[in-house]
Amino acid sequence: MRLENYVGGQFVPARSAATLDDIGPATGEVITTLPRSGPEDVDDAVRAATTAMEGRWGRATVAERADLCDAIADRIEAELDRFAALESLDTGKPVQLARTVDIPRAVSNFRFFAGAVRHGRTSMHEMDDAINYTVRRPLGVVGLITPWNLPLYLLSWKVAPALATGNAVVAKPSEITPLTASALADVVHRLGAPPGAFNLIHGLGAEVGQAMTEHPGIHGISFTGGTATGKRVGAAASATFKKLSLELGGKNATIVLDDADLDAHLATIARASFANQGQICLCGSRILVHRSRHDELVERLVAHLGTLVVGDPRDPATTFGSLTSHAHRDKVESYVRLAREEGGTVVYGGGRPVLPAPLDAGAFLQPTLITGLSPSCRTATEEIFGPVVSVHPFDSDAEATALANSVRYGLAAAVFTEGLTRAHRIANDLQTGMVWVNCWLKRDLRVPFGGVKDSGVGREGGDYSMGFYTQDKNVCIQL
Ligand code: TXE
Repeated sequence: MRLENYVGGQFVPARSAATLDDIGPATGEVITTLPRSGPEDVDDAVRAATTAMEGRWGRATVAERADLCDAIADRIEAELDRFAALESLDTGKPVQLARTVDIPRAVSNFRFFAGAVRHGRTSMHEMDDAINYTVRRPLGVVGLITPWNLPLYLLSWKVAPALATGNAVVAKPSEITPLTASALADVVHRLGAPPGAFNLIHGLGAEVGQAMTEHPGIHGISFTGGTATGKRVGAAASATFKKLSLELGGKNATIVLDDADLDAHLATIARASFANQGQICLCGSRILVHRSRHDELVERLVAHLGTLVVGDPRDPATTFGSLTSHAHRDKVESYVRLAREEGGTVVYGGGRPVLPAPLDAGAFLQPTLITGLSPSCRTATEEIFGPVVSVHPFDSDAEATALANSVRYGLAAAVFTEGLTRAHRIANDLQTGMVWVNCWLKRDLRVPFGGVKDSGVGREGGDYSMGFYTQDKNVCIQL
């Protein structure tokens, strides 16, 4: 299977015919090739999307758009095993995780936004001698740029509201994990969606992503990825006044107070740290724990990590797979070395697991827990985006909050306590877009998702997504 772009309802190679290899990170083997597209391919996709907006897709009713989203959800759900296998192969994540989290979430995203647009409301404002009614219109052509950690999960989080609100989409998945985006294009094609409503361009960020952010025919960009890339996207997009939503990195704190119920929440704290091999922007990569509970928490976490099954992502029993690429593992490993230089003690992991061929050539790294680091050192303040977590003691709630807020990021935090008042106070004082109390990554698709500081700008989810992918027009009528 060679992947192709999807433009104007046709599967096509890059105009240059250049390709890139897609590597399966669990074995290092080439899975397939994908088009190495360029600005000319982005031009083609924008032209197809613009034509779609001027034609049948631009006139589609709410019911037609919602039905398309529901039909996509139904197809993905019917092919859950295929999608999960592709996602696992491409990312190295356990197939069981893809089956239970990534792919079901993609299904929910399409169903949720189908419902949201069906039940959408607009406003009317009455004056003494006039009425105003406000209608929501699609932005037009939107560019969606997504990362490699949750490929279909995050792509569908953008494609579903964009299509439901009537935009035409130009999507660019990560070049490292293109498989499920192509499978989505295949589903859209088989459903007979109006040509040009959904276009997919594969390729490198600097070549395809950059061309999208600069393209005058694209009216909005929703981007999820690293903070440094987000800055480039923001700068390029501002030249053509594109609407922007940037969901960037994090260095989230998991705060464990002295009264935390570890019997109830230890597994959640571990999951917050190491789910998807720590490669989720919401992962708690710094655990701040009250000094009186530090040793107990570390001991229990170490015991818990010993129960993870590290190995072949295709094996349903595996709970911890490989990192998404060898280059990314190099980066994550460099932080383990740095942590040692910075005086940290690796209390669990720190190395590559010993696995049989062909997994011995994979990008595996053990879940790694580090203590004894200063909370202001580089390991404890920079985004690692892998299974490397540091634990830091604190003496008061105020100190915990100050430490949590001391980094440049502000995406999410989780607080574990039995004290309701303390939880409210800390949640209020945290400089983050999201706070979980006694839970983690519990997601209601209606609530705002996004960060503050270097974690990004804008919110998506529910009405926030409906607002992002549309522009309001007010009509005032003199009575
Ligand atoms: O992501 P990039 P990378 C963090 C994490 C990771 C670091 C770098 O710390 O180690 O970012 O990862 C496209 N214009 N996160 O380099 O580059 C790219 O092709 C437009 C956090 O792999 O941000 C891909 O489709 N687009 C994160 C997407 O941007 C460009 C998830 C994300 O890739 C582009 C991933 C450009 N100039 C990494 N350059 C999260 N927040 O979840 C690249 N891209």
